[in-house]
Formats: sequence, structure tokens, C-alpha cells
Amino acid sequence: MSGAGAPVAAPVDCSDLKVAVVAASWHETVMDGLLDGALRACTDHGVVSPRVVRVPGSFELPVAAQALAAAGYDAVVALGVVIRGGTPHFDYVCAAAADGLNRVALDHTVPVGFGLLTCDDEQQALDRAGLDGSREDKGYEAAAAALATARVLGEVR
Ligand code: DLZ
Repeated sequence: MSGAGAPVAAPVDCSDLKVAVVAASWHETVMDGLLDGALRACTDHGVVSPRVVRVPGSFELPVAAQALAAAGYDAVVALGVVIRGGTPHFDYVCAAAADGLNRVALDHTVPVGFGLLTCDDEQQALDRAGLDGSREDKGYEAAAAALATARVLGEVR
């Protein structure tokens, strides 16, 4: 896995940060890879016992992320997989999840890692899931971005 295109930065120490991962449950194999990657990033950054919260689908990610941000977590990582079907449903779920997660981040000034895969088919998701044979590790990337941002925000405040 090269994480093609993603900036590579040495992990910063986040051992003093409270971190939560919120993960949807659709597309189990891909979600397992994303969650494993996010937790690996937490370990690499020294995060102690990140909290993991599972929700049914990606549409439910923002409300859970909001609760976690309001509860005082320093960084939240949101993980989900939405695969395009034959109706406009895909667009509604993706837009609601993306807009909602962005709103949580801005309303609470808490970084929310955007680990939501929005894919045309399952192969695109598998290619990005951080599994054996995947080209990219988007769960790791989303967590690393949230942690690096939380570290920067700590310096700004
Ligand atoms: C209903 C639905 C569908 C069709 N597809 C997905 C998907 O690909 N990925 C995902 O995370 N969730 C999906 N959902 C569930 C919705 O996100 C949501 O959980 C339900 O509409 C109930 O609010």
C-alpha cells in the first residue's frame, strides 16, 4: 500500500489526546480494513485506548460524531463506505454524511477525519480499504489527518 497521493508525514505524539472513531456497519469487509487502518494510525501516534463507536450506516456518522465532539474528544475519525446503486440514494447519503461531518468539525472546532469512501463499485472500495492487495489505506490516512490537525489546533489555542 502506497497511499498514492497522500502526503506522508512522520506521526506526531498524540498520547495526551482523547480520540474516538465512529464507524458505519455497511460493507463489512471494507469497514474491517478501514477500522484496522484507523486504529493502526492511533497506535503509531501514541493514542491510548481510542474509543470505537459503531453506527448502522454512513448517514448516522454525523450525529454520532457530534455527540463525541460535544463530549470533549480532541479528534474524531469517521469511517464509512457508500457504494453507488441504481437510485439517487447514494448522492443523498454521501452529501448528508460529508456536510454533516464538516459541520461537526466547524461547530465544535474538533478535527473530524473524513474516512468515508464514496465508490462506484465494491472494487473501488476494496482498493482503498487498507486490506492485503489494497492500493490505499484510507482509514489510516483519515485518522492520521485528524490527529495531525488536533496537534496543530492544540498549539493554536
Ligand atoms: C440504506 C443504505 C444503502 C442503500 N446503502 C448504504 C451504503 O452503501 N453505505 C452505508 O454506510 N449505508 C447505506 N445505507 C444506510 C444508510 O446510511 C442509513 O443507515 C439508513 O438510510 C437509515 O438511516
